[in-house]
Amino acid sequence: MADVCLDTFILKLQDVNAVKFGEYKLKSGIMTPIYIDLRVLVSHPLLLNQMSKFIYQRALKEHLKFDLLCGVPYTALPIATIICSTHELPMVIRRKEAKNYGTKRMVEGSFKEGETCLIIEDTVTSGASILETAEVLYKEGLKVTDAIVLMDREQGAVDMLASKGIRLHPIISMFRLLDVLKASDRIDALTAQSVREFILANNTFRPNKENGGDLPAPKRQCVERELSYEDRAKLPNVHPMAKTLFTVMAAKQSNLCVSADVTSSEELLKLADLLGPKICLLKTHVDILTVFDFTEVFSQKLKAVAEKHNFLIFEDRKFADIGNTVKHQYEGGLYRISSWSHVVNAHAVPGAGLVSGLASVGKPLGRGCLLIAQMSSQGSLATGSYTEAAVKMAEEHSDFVMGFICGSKVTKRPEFVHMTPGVRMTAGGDTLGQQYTTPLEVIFHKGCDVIIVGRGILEASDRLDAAEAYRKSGWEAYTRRITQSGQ
Ligand code: S5P
Repeated sequence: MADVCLDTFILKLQDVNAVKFGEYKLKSGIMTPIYIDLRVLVSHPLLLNQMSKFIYQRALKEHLKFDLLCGVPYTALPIATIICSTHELPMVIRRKEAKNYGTKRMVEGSFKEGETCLIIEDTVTSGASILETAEVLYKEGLKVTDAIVLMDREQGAVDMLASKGIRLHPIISMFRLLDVLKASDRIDALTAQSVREFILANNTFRPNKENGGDLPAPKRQCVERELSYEDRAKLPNVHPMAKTLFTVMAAKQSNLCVSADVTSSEELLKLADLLGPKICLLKTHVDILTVFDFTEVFSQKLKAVAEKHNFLIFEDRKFADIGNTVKHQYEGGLYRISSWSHVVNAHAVPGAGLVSGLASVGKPLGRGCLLIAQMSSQGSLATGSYTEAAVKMAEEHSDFVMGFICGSKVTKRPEFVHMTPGVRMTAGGDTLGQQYTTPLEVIFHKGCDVIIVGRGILEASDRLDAAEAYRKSGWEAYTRRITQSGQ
């Protein structure tokens, strides 16, 4: 299985019955309306592999230092085995019960006293199973500082383990799982709400003297307060076009950019007029218009519709040539893009000369440019150090570059706008490598600012209804992110 994003993985977990809704009894005897049973994954090797990848990637992302791995028996045992075998890492096995013959050891494998062991777990409720495993490892002289879990039911494990000196790194939280299932219409709003209420009412961690509860509260990750779109419009170093965009977004309560990928200029103008009230930006590909359909009159009409509905025009030209060539492509030729498009975008691959070439045309007109830092297509090469170089280029040319095309937040500088294509209500893809994530994932989890939606709206039976659904979803995800960041 090619790597899938976390949302797709969550849907696949439900497909194989690893997530169940109903009335189930937990180990503690409490009844729960949701049951996570990742034991079934042994029958689904592709999912088992994907889960192992998520866990290993998390260890890398957190820069965890460890000498050995230990999976909490039994469900996490095969996971630890896959990770250790793939990356040639040593592991140990914790016995659940001591043998009554031979060595009587509780931990199998070779290790030295003082070595650090990373614990892997499939699901946590209270965190007791991780602690139990850690205590067996401590008795053997091993250290445990961190544990990674695929699914955190958010019922107190992070705090309980923190009180015992173990950092728990969850990959999927219960609330995220509910959001994804709800966004894909796998569960209804009522079910999601009742599970949420159950989780909030059933936190298993009660601080007391024994568990270190009289000590200062366990340190939660410090969440920086995020600026609203209005606040960002007022930043002293914000690009004038980003300022306009943030202002429009706040005024229209919309972080929706429609990708108007149609081939007739008449349809494009009708679409712009229909969806205008719902959007902050309209993205075009004028080079897909039918021959002779692009005219000066068309671009003037498009500008008039943009003014009427207060949105910006973004020609998705993806410039990618030397500075001198892009200067001509931007200003002249058939389309005279700089004369009507407020925003354009460019690849970083030719280097900074491209930005200077575009800026020589666009800056005097007050236009803005987005650099393509990441792409939504499968196998995109715009990752890692390429993305970092694109961010650096933007920061060094912030007088013309106003933000990025990206799949996740690539810089913490609030004056830059993050715009994300590959968005649909349901995660998935097309047959030509496009990969989709949901508005919630993009805005709430990935911290981006604008969702770019094409076929999710264009292929809907009612385009206006669909645009409103995306606007609402993107805006709710944004308000939730801003509200939570202040808590
Ligand atoms: O990485 C990218 C960058 C862009 S600008 N992936 C993309 O899909 N795009 C554009 O966004 C793409 O050219 C198309 O116009 C739009 C996505 O369309 P959809 O129909 O898949 O939503």
